[in-house]
Amino acid sequence: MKGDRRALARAITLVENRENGARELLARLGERAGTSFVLGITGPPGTGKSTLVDKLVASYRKKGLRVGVIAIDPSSPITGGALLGDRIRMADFATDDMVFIRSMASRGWSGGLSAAVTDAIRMVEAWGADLVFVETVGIGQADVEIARIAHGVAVVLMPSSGDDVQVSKAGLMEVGDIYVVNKSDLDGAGQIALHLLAMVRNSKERRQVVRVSAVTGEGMDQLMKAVEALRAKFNGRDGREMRLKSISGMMVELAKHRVLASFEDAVDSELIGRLAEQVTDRKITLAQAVGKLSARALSG
Ligand SMILES: Nc1nc2c(ncn2[C@@H]2O[C@H](COP(=O)(O)OP(=O)(O)OP(=O)(O)O)[C@@H](O)[C@H]2O)c(=O)[nH]1
Ligand SMILES: [Mg+2]
Repeated sequence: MKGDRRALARAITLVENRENGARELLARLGERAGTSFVLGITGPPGTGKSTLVDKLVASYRKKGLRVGVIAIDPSSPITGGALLGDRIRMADFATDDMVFIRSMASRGWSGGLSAAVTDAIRMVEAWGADLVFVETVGIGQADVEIARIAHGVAVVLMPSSGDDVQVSKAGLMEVGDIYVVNKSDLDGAGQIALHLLAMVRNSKERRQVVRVSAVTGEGMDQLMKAVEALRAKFNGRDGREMRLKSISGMMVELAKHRVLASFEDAVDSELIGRLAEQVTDRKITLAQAVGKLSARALSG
């Protein structure tokens, strides 16, 4: 909470590994929830999310702001892109004490990923970040959950082989405040941008479509403007509404995870086996067994 990056890194590791003291540490973060502007960056694999985050971080450092980045590493062979850690090393924020970058593996969290990300966001906030970028690959439930805990979401797309599959992909199309058509140095960017414009025209909220190329730098000013507009909203009168939405999302994710964890703690395979036998032998009904299992978890 004094702004030490290394202390923050250690704190996140401690919480990620559920080491002793993790809960106490989180409890001591106190009332900082909702102090940093959290922007989710999502989109299909390889669209250039990390490259864009890298550029945005550089721009915000020029403004003198303190920036956190949390990248959810899908640990999946589907993505052809580089991990954020690699990209950031290129830009050399390693020596900048005002930039904190962390990648978190999405594997092995079995439903608790969003809770883990929420904890990490809270710690980055406590460290004093003005802004936190959370990069997720838009292929799963985690993106929709992270959209709920962020204050704003940028969906990053790129020109594809001519169809609108990416755009229509379930889940992604409802969550964006900003739609970014990246790689507009390639053919087909105009087509996808038109499609997106037609889509956002029918939405009530003001949503933006921005064409950029992270490589040539074209359109980056507009993207920055769009992000700044969201951040201004967060810091202004409408910010309360954004905080409410995010805090609701965080609360729900943390509570769901706690309930799940207490279920896993309280219910062992021995108990499950015993109840299964009773149901099989028609001594109790399935519903009664479910009642017993749930009661055991809730009493813990
Ligand atoms: N032509 C072109 N290539 C780009 C642009 N932006 C990024 N790329 C390239 O696209 C590839 C993927 O970029 P990343 O930034 O790693 O994409 P990502 O969306 O973070 O990828 P994942 O995290 O794996 O989903 C890299 O080879 C980038 O150099 C762009 O504007 N134009
Ligand atoms: Mg990436």
